[in-house]
Amino acid sequence: MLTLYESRLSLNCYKVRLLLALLGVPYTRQPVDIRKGEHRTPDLLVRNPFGQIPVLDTGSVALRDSQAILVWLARRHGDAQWMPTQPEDEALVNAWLAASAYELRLGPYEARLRKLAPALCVTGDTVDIQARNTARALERFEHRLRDRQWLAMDHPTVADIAAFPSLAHASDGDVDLSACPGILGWLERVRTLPGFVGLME
Ligand SMILES: N[C@@H](CCC(=O)N[C@@H](CS)C(=O)NCC(=O)O)C(=O)O
Repeated sequence: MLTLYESRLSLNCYKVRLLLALLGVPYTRQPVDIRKGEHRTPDLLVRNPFGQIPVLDTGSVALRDSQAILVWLARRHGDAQWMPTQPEDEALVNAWLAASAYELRLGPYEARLRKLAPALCVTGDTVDIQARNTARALERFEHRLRDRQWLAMDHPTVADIAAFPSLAHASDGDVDLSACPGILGWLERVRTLPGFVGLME
């Protein structure tokens, strides 16, 4: 049985829960209270020396990094739809995974953390820099989604799952998506995927 070390506060953990739900993979949740420092206990540090969640323990290996976990889940439990194997397609999905880990992280992800749990912000960016990062991330994602259904391919992939939490919960950080019809339409498409679960489920 898979064990997910996770927190409901964390959008990186939500990415993993969302794909587990979409794939219908059973797992056990192991709540970690990051505000109490539980992500740095010896038990967790041995699974992830980076001292971060999510961690997915497969029983034989402890996987870290939400993007890496999504790829593993897709390969191990999904079909090629979620993580294509053709090299050019795979590179495209990886590029959008990286945009979630960098552009979205520095923008709307950090804006939300600044409001909900400032001690967990990783960048120390000023409000102005964060706003600029957010505007740049939204511009890139809106440009991509204005005329497309899905981020990387013509069907959903792990790239969509990695990006969804930061954009779906952008309003938690007072980020306004009303000028982004492409992103808003795409968010609705993700919400209608069979097995979809929300952040608090
Ligand atoms: N690249 C990692 C980042 C994970 C991460 O930043 N996790 C946060 C929770 S969302 C965390 O554990 N923060 C505590 C810390 O870094 O001390 C991923 O995508 O999983």
